[in-house]
Amino acid sequence: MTTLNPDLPAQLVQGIYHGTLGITPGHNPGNNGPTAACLSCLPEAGSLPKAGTAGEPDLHLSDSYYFLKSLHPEGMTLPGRSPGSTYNVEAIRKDFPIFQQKVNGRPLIWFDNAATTQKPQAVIEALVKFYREFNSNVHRGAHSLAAKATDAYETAREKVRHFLDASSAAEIIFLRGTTEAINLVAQTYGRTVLGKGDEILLTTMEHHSNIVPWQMLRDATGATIQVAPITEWGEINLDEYGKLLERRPRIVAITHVSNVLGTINPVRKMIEMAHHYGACVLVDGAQAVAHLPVDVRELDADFYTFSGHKIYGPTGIGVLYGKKALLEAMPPWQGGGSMIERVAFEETSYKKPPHKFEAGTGNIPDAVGLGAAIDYLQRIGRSEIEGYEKEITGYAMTELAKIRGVHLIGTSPSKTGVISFLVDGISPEEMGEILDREGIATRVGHHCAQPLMRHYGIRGTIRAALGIYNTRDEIDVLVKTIRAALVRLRG
Ligand code: 7TS
Repeated sequence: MTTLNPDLPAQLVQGIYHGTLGITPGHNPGNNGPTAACLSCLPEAGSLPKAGTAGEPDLHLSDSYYFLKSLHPEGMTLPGRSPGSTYNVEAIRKDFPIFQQKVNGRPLIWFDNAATTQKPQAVIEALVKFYREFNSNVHRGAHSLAAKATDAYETAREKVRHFLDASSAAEIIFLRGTTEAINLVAQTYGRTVLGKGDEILLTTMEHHSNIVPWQMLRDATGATIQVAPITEWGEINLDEYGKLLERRPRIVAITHVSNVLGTINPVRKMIEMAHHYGACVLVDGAQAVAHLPVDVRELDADFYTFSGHKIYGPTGIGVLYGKKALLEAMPPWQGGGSMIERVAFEETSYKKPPHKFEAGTGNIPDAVGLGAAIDYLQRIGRSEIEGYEKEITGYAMTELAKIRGVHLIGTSPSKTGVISFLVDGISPEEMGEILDREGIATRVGHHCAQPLMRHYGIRGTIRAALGIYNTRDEIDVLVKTIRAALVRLRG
């Protein structure tokens, strides 16, 4: 056992791991000097808790993960609910039929919310109603059900517009999810603006969905990828980010919230900084929109993406928001029915956004289900959700930090309820199984963020990701189960 000075890991992590990030020096010949907005690149339109906050966290760390438990200098005071809060977690839990069952003879504790969320009755009913009462294709039939389905589909689009505070429903494109949305932007906007030697700027904490599409684009165009590093607490190093922006990347693609660390990145500031250098910014909102209010206009995001299944809606539906002028100027991605104005063998003209980017029959029922999920979240109140989740996140972080042998990864004071950790002497896979036996669903592994794992020098983590229906009691069961496993291990 080693007793660590909380400052020590900072030096160690920086010394050991920052050198391995591989930020390659490059050149950017086509992009010197400030550019106007990213639109100018396109053709013309039409074409962890602080010591002492809640009991002293145990700072006796074992040698195995000595570098991981680094306390943030600002501590971790998550404000929690406002005094007049009406948040009623027990009432919310009753809306989710899945919690009526037992798993391995125990009440289900769903802490796998970063992978996907459970569905409230309102969403399930919206899907059933669609199929039972007005199943039809949209935008084409000359009959009443087609009109009803079209209405429901476009109403869902309007709900998403309102949810993101976009200025127009034309800026909301329905796709399969975040992954597809990022691929669309890479293959349309990216292919149009990037040339050999141009740069794409990512961060160390990106999900593979916000890495691989850009690598494919890099390989197709001769562009290069730069990576903004993170601090030991799992926050973007803004100084380094700023320096990389001086190289004038054409595209900056950043996650709003890390799916491993839970860090809420200061995307408004990061976008402002990127725009200063003429870059276009895509924000991956997959882990953000269910947990905090998002206003794409206030953020001034050029593109913003999210997936329905992570916001208590159906799987197979997701959203790309794009600024109207950008969407109008971008070429379409997939071609086919629904996205055309007129087709002749010689030449085809396209519809305006959003339809230009929605080739073929879309996922109509799930878009309607997504609309129901948005209604559900709005009824609870997104600020209420944010406050409640902060409160239980602060509680979980505090209780986990008290366990000798637990190492938290991602201890920014600005974080959602995505909690990653390691346990001395128990592999993430073993811990996942131990928790599952108690009915607790977590996710273990690299979480589709292998470069981030490499940064920390680990193979994977155990991740408990909290959502609207999780309770302090459930966190107590998690903590008790980990403590019991450690007691058994230590004999
Ligand atoms: N971006 C982030 C930040 C994510 O967390 C995920 C999924 C995606 C993109 C991709 O979303 P999809 O809906 O297109 O698959 N994240 C996870 C996770 O953390 N565990 O399972 C899926």
